[in-house]
Amino acid sequence: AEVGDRLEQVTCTDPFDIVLQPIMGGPEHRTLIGREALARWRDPQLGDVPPDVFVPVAEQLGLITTLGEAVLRRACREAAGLRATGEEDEVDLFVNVSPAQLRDPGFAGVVRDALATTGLPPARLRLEVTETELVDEGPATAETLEALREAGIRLCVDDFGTGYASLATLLRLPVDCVKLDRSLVAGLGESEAAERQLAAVMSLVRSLGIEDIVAEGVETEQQAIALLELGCPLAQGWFYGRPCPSTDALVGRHLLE
Ligand code: G
Ligand code: G
Ligand code: MN
Ligand code: NA
Repeated sequence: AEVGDRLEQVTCTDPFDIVLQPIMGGPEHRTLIGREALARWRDPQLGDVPPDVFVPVAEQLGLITTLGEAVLRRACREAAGLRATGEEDEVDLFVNVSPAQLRDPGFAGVVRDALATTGLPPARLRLEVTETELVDEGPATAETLEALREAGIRLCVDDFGTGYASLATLLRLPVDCVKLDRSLVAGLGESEAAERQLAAVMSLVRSLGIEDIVAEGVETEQQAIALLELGCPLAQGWFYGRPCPSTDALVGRHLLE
């Protein structure tokens, strides 16, 4: 209740920060191919409130479209700033969106405007939606997804392997990329069963024509090596880099290489 009260007071003042986490690909997963934007809220009264807490509250209170728009615009601005260094032509920005944003008929317009305002090319933006949330998408959502695709923006299914969406959803929607939930990564390098499971999910995703597969939550070198051996093209997690402010991301890029 306290979080909700504060959110109602402050959402319109845009108190959210974002941090960026690297997503790696290429040989040995040494190339920076993208960054995921994650929202952060440090409130003077409540202290740090994690998105696991404030995103669901914002959804319940009908504030998520406002909050999500602020985060999206901010993330595009920071990604455009990093691109301005001239070294990031191919680096994508991944932004999480809630189902309520996709249901909002104005959303595709907001996204196009955020890109036009910041100069970030549509082809560099990938929106992440969790698997579970895509299951019961209605006609408004389908229309939004189509408009986004026409604008050249790509769609990722997040937390794949935990929900119920699976094949039917992937076949029906214009999905370009699948992010494998970190529960699928946890046992890699320790259990053969975990490796077989990951290989099976990857082959299923590929059989649907989706080549961009990101393993999430990679924390150890053991897991990173197993992913290379299994041929997973993209990887993200603390092993490669923690989420950090964009000023640090600029420095971190050189450390990654
Ligand atoms: O960094 P982490 O603890 O920050 O994120 C926790 C959860 O919150 C993840 O599921 C992540 O996808 C979600 N999340 C983080 N930022 C945003 C955001 O801007 N919008 C939405 N909808 N979810 C977010
Ligand atoms: O649901 P989504 O995949 O958007 O969530 C991203 C969340 O995962 C954020 O909370 C982020 O801080 C967290 N995260 C990123 N890398 C790692 C990791 O290597 N291990 C764990 N446990 N969490 C991670
Ligand atoms: Mn995500
Ligand atoms: Na995820």
